[in-house]
Amino acid sequence: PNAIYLKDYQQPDYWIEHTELTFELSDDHTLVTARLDIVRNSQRPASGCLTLQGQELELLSVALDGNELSVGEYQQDDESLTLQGLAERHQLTIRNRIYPQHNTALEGLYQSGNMYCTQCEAEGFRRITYYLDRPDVMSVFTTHVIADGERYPVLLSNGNPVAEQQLPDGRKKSSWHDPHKKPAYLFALVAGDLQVKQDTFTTMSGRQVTLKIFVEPQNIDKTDYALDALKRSMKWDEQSYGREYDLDIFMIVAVDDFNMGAMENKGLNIFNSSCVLANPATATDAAYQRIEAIVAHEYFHNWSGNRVTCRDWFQLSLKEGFTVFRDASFSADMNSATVKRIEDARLMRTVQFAEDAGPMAHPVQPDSFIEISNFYTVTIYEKGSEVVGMQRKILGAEGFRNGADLYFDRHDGQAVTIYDFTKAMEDANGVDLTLFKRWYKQAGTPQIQVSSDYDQARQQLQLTLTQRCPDTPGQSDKLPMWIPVQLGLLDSQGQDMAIQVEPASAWTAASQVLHLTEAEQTFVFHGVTERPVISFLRDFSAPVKVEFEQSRDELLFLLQHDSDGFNRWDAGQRLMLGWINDAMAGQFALDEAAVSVFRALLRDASLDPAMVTYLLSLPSEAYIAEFSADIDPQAIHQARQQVREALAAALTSEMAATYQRLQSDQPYAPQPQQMSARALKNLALGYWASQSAEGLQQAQQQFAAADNMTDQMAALQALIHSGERSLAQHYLDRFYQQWHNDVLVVNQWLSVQAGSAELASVEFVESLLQHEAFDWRNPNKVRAVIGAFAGQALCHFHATDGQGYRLLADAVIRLNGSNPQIAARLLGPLTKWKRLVPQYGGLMKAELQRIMAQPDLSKDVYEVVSKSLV
Ligand code: HT7
Ligand code: ZN
Repeated sequence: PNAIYLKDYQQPDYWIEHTELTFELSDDHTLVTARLDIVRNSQRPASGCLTLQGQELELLSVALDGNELSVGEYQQDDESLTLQGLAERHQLTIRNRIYPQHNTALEGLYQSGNMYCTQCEAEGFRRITYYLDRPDVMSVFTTHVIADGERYPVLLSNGNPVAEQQLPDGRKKSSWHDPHKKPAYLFALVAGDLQVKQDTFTTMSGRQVTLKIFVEPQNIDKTDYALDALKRSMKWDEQSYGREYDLDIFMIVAVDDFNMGAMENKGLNIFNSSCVLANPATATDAAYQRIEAIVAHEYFHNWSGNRVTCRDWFQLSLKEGFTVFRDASFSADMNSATVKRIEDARLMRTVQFAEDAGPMAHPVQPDSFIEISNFYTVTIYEKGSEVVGMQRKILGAEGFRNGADLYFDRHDGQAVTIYDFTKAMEDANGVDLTLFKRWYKQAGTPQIQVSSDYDQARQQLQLTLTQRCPDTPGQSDKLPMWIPVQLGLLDSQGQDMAIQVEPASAWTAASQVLHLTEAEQTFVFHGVTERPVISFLRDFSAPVKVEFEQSRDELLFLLQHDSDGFNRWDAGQRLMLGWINDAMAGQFALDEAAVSVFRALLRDASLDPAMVTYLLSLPSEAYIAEFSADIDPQAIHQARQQVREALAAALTSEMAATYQRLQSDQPYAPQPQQMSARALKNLALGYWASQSAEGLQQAQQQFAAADNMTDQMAALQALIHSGERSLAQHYLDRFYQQWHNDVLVVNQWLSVQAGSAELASVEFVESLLQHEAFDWRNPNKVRAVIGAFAGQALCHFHATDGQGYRLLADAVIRLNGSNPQIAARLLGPLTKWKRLVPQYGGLMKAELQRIMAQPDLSKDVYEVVSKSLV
């Protein structure tokens, strides 16, 4: 397979002004008629040539301005259809057949259960009909859907409904028109026998919008929360960005078979059912929060992605990074901003930093790709969001909002680049972001080294910062980045000291940000009356690694006193990482000073319980691995277990007391304060149950009495982690009996087992793959078992005989033919092989080589495996 390069971008020779599509759905096949009004692009030489993309299509006819062409009048191959000698304007009509019932890749038009649905991003539309399937070709779409009226009473597409007709042959026809021009990747169609939950939203200019969530009948009681989250998102986008919704109707449809979380098709979002359906009995608090964030994310795309879209797929982060930033701000406003920041930093440090350090490392604006589906990554999404967030830190809240307003107003209805976004930020603020733009082009995680020198006599603190960014595939000798470092200085009372910096231009007082722009810089802080404790990189103000020697006493001090919640948590994590490293070196002992600080945190009822939950949570094994030079997964697992055991033993009675204090008889609501209290209560239960028969008893009682999935699942997890295997099995069986008819709950049941250090041996996971609840065709189930095993049960995935790697590689080989996107995504854990100690790395590499030797590798899998083996 060949790579595609950003440097080769050219506009197309023709535009498509209007696209009229007719779908005739039947059991055997679907007939697609596409009528395209094409017009020559005056910016390009008059080639008269038009090449449309198409994949797995059965072409029936091609007509130009109403005249059917004979076979010799166009050229066709496996991936394209070409017409030559074209004039300024034409109407091109193409008829083709497709087979959605055989579509297991879940791209284009496919069947999920009894319904039809589409997934066109990134290049799925070409599996529907021949088209200029690229995001810079924006067209006004009219869609007609025809199907058996009894089996498919609900027929949906983008835009507003314009007509509905009963045809004489018993079929039904629904017509939709979307007045906003859009690229084909935002096209959607749904047909099914669905129920609907409905509401309205009045926009800031007073227009009434109908909101509808369509689900299969058994799920109608799981739609309230998403509908509420949608209304809150619509309001928030008006208040925070001045963005109003622009059609008469906004629809969401839940489908069970979906490769990702959801899709922002214009006016017709399609969601993985796991990211939209919830009721208290079946969804955990974490699921509710995920739903809130994803509903918001897809809705926000209506402006950041749909109204203003990407010129080409190298600009993917233009819409994804910005939209993640927008949904993160929304979640921060709806819940705790500090907790949200902690969660985001954890994700960056465990997953994105790992990607940056591996063979698939790429800049936020990549230079090339083989398969674009492989670039829906944490770098594009999360690092892209961090890069937007840094611009906000640099420009301030008001300057950033002015930049966003200019961007939307200037580019409404256009397909643009990442640099159009930064240009709007520059123009609205009169700043030069040339240096900053390196964040988009240079891959890798910058590392900052910090050294400080305090001079009591002069009351001066000198801070010397150096930055370097490691080489990544195809990139070396990186230039310094513009890194906004938010910081504070704490006095001996734990209070923030006033800050005056030299050079003054390096300090933005409003956001407390120091601007590091060179490879090495020394900053002088004046008027520092006593030796301060430095709180560095507050709020995780830049996606960088920090090397800064601070004593355990200083970390404990920050953990207790820092006014920046993020850095309180970070200090605790650094302390715990120190313990885990001590344990790996065989030198761990829990010191009483630290225990008493954690005890006090648990007892402090004035703190947000969600925050205490994070302060008391040990770093995960994946997080610890990212802070290790040569990763030894078994050593990490054992060291972490030892520390957890010691902490649990030292805090048992406080954990029991915290649990009792947070018991509540309020009826369940997915509401921030309640969620926060439940999080700490259930953390306490986990520690308590691991230490005492009383705690274990309490977990069993909670399991039986729970009226909500958060408490029931937490109790089940506490029982699993207690290591009492037969007791855990008993409750797992009870759980399955209770929930075997609910697909989403069964997936949680699969996942909690496959991701468990206590249960998930290779043989055990193989038995889950044979279970009646497992299905290779459903991505959620594949993720629940294989994804959880390779991503969470690290001590089993990294079994010393390599059988964990074999299991994953077998799954990839199996899925390569049926669902290449999912196959390639599963590969992630194996790609890290060079970072592990050789004993494991060698076995991982051997599995990658075995995959590489398979015949008929998809582009998706080929790209990841070949890059990993370089
Ligand atoms: N923009 C959407 C991306 C997406 C996708 C990409 C490739 C294959 C399947 C997919 N489903 C959805 C989701 C989003 O970021 O909002
Ligand atoms: Zn998105």
